Amino acid sequence: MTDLKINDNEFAGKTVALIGAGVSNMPLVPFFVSRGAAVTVRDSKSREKMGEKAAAIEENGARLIAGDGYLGGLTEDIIVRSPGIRPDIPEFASAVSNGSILTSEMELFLSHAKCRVYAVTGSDGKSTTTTVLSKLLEGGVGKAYLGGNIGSPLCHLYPEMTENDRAAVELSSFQLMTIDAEFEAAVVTNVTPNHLNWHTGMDEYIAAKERILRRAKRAVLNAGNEVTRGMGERCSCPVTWFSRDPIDDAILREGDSAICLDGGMIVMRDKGKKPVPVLALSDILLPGLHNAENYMAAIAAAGDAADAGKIRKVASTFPGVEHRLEFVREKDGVRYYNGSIDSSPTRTDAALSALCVTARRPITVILGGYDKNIPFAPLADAVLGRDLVRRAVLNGATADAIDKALRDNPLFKKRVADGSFELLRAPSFDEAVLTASQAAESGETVLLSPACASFDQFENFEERGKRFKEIVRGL
Ligand code: UMA
Repeated sequence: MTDLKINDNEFAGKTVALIGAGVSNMPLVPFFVSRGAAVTVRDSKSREKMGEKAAAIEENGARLIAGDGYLGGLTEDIIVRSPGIRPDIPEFASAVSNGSILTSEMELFLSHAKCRVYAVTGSDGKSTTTTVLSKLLEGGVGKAYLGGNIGSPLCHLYPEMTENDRAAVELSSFQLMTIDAEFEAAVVTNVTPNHLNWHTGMDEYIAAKERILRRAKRAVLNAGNEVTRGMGERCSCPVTWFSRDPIDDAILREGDSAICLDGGMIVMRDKGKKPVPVLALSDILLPGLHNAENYMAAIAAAGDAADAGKIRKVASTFPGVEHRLEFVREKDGVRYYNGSIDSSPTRTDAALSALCVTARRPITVILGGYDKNIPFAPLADAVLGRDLVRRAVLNGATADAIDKALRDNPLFKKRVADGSFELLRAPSFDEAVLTASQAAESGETVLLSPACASFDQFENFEERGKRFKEIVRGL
């Protein structure tokens, strides 16, 4: 990681290139300009496509290079890449060989912030875990911050942070590719195939996630996931293992601990010690065992920062994160849930599992979106293997691939023949929502859980979720 060790006043006189005018980099325009740096924002989108952002950049005192050739003449002293841009592109390599420093918003934050940082990564569950963790960190001497891949950059806030503050930070594999930071606690919720169109393969994806453990004081890892089990065996700091299943003392090394379910309770224990009850499952407002796991990970990461009273208060009042199994409304006896964040088959599996365990209503699920080259056979298992899933409405760039995976599944013919499953197609997202609402009957549930990213039809998953809620509220 670029340990810039640049004090605020040392940015003065430097040239800074912000690569990508997105969520992470935009707050850095006034940040660097006000510290006397000469800022150039470079973005592959044309000026027209950038809309009002282009004017905002220039009004803030930065230069904009937009569209084709936006990386030409990249010689700035400091280059801040957006997470979605790979760090190893030739333009960066050439600039670095000529003396530029390549960094990112998160790296800058991590190398400057005085607060204690609690980091969370994983393929699924990281946003809920990070949000719960931030709530558990509240109420101490200092302030608690929440940010990172969840959508809130933090770098521009570090000057106001003190040693008493704590930050819960969600980190993506894209961000972690170049991160080597000290964390108070580092969580890996699980690792399953994702982003394989961006990473060179699973090995690189896993290696990026594992970087979170490099200098962590404590690790919190999923005992039920093969990849995170391997990480725990390799890591040198104490591990707290979490699992919905019992955890064998044999996997705990000296200094390790476990947090798992025992009947209806989340219990915690050190190696060789008796379990201590921490939280009743019935106290957790969020549905599903995957959310119980998110709580276990967050509780373990918070450590001494949260006592049983605070844990119970958070669990019984936190309604969940927008776009994650978010209840929208009930109309004509049909309940609508927005799970637009579900951009992989494992997330859709978890959402279906949560609704089947808790709500037990027949489900119409809306699937499909941007193509990330993820195999859909596991999605077909998740859909057809649950009797409560009565319909799937396909749309978007992956509709054909999901259609094929469903038809290739051994359960497909039987379920269609006995009338327990119906496969529907819609030409657009909007029509998929309307098709689902027309097909669903009173007493049933319509769930948006696309198993795919949104970029084929939307700017991001938030826009997709908001569009879903808009249509549903207008029914
Ligand atoms: N751009 C270029 N060249 C490129 C690619 C992009 O110029 O080669 C430009 C785009 O035109 C755009 C800008 O860069 O204007 C933004 O790019 P970006 O999407 O990489 O970055 P941000 O908008 O800053 O958003 C990022 C995360 N996005 C990605 O990692 C792709 C957001 O996570 C995150 O919330 C935000 O930083 C704050 O940290 C989104 C995401 O999908 C939600 N993350 C993935 C996930 O969770 O699975 C990793």
